[in-house]
Amino acid sequence: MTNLQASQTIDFHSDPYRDAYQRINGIVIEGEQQAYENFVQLSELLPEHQKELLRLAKMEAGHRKSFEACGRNLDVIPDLEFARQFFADLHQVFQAAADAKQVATCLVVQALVIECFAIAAYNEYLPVADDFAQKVTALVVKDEYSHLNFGEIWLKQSFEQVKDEIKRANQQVLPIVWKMLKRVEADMQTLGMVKMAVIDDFIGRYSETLSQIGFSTPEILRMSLAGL
Ligand code: PL3
Ligand code: FE2
Ligand code: FE2
Repeated sequence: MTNLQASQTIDFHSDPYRDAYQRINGIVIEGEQQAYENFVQLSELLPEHQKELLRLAKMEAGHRKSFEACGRNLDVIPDLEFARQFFADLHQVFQAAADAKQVATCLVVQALVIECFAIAAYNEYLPVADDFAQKVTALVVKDEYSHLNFGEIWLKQSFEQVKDEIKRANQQVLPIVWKMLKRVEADMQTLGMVKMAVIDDFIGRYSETLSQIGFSTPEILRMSLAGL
């Protein structure tokens, strides 16, 4: 569906659309806020990359503001309480790993899983977004590729030392992601998005990243479908 067709069939001001948008908008605002906090913590764990990681953190703070503007534009108040619950399990995994100084796990959670999830969801949202949100999201998604790239490069360089830690983090985190997707499925559908398309994009992108980092095809198959 082209954007023109989408904007003709989707009523961005209907009650069901605005109801779903309250939660989805809350999720992306909270997601960007947590991404900001996660990159700040990573900058403390990786002092040699501090400047770069603080630059990425600043981009995330900008993304939060951008998505806040999308909600205001549709006169929707984001449901941030729902969003905090939505991210609670994933947040806990990141925080425990950060406290234990497990950098690889932190990078799997933020730079691989969350960024792949965000890129998949934002790409699916683009063709069905209102004009304002479409412009904003197109700019945001460009940045997210560079966040994914940071994680990919770091994990690739340390592959032999962190391989098992990446595998363990993957087993822990992917089932959480599938649960999160299931929880937003109905709301994404109301916005015109297809859950299967988001999963496809996520798995494709995540698998490609694992391959770049150094995993073999059988390893990737086992990892990317964990808990699905
Ligand atoms: C990191 O830079 C961003 C983290 C945000 C994660 C968002 C996950 C998205 C879940 C489903 C919402 C898709 C709709 C997008 C609408 C703007
Ligand atoms: Fe972001
Ligand atoms: Fe990001």
